[in-house]
Amino acid sequence: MSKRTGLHALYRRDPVQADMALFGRRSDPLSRRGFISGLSAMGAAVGAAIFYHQHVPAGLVPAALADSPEPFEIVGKSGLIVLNDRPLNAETPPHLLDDRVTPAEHLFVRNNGIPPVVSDPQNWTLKITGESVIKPKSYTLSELKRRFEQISLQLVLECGGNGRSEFYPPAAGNQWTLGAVGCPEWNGIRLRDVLEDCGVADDAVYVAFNGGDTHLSGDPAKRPISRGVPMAKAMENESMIAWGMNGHDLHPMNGHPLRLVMGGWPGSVSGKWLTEIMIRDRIHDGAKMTGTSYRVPCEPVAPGSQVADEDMCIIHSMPVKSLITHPRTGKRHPLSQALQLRGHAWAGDRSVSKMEVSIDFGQTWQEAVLESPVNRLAWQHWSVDLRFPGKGYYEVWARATDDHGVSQPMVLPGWNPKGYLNNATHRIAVYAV
Ligand SMILES: Nc1nc2c(c(=O)[nH]1)N[C@H]1C(S)=C(S)[C@@H](COP(=O)(O)O)O[C@H]1N2
Ligand SMILES: [Mo]
Repeated sequence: MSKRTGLHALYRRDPVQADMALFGRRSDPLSRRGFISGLSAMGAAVGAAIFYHQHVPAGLVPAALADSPEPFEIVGKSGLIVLNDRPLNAETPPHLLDDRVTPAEHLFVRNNGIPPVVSDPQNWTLKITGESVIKPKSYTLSELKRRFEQISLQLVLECGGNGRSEFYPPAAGNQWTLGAVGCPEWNGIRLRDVLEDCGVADDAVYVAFNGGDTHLSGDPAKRPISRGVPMAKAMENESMIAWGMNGHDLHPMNGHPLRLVMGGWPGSVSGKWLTEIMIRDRIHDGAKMTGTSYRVPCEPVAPGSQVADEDMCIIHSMPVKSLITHPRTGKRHPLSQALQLRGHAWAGDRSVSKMEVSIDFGQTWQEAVLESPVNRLAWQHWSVDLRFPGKGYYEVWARATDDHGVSQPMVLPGWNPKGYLNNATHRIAVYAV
């Protein structure tokens, strides 16, 4: 079951932690007075910079939010379901992913730690380091904007744990259902251009990131997450350093002011609040690269198995998947009319070549109209008109097939200790009336 936490419940439980979780606001538990360094996160939450920020008491529920219906809304986001408040994690119900290009307000949030408070975004600095960089360099955000060719691409961002809630035996972690995915248009530059500006040594193997967020423990020596990708993925045309989403600055919870976007791979390689890129001469060994983190058994195992470390493989491309974004599940539809069903499909590094739907529990399938992606690694839109043979309850199932002929499974795919890569078909309930 997903955990829905109301704003007031959150503050009641631990006001200091609620401040941290929601706003990255550090407050002093002894004096009970808030110190707020930059204020942009909380300002973003209430919709403007807080003028008297130095006087905001610790644990105060901002009045702008106090009246919001529970579960609380994150300003700039709407309709998301909060799964965890510390760190903040929120997913999007499928019917709110109906837009062709995901609006910022509907993009999920997956935080592993406490977001930074960003005070001077244009002077945010990105450094390029690592064993295999020829000339280590630093760039401010305004330098990145000035010096490199700007590009905009629609790229699918999906958490590796999307769909985790279905696994049995259950997997610990955020109980994502369907909505840890989205496909906004990202604005920024090619990662490759920046890497080449510094020079990539012949022995380079991996490109990894560090971000400006802090570990939940508060220990500055620990990173919440530091992952990476093999050189070939980093050098693709679509691998981006992005400062914008749909023509606006990134939302504070989606990595403002700078992040990586590696379309088609688990979201965890798309580092947010990007401060450092490391060109490594080995497979990156940062936080959440090892053990069961973002790794799955190299060969299928029985559900609940213990898997030896050397039998676990790092997740690369995400598998083929699709969503029905219209209608919303539970729809009552007049029998006399055709029902227009629509959604999106994507397939990690691959493209989707076929989309089908079934209204008879998978006995027969009807092919949907499937569009090409606007650019590589963008999701593809599909639609189909359905007619129902009589009144009653139906389930509509939707399945995509990728360009290698691989389809979504009807039931859960391979169990793995952390519950990654569930790409089972999406199904909705429809009542023909
Ligand atoms: N610095 C940093 N980058 C991060 C994370 C994080 O916690 N810290 N979470 C990762 C994970 S697991 C995912 S799925 C995506 C989520 O991106 P979003 O919150 O913008 O949807 O960001 C990734 N990048
Ligand atoms: Mo993730």
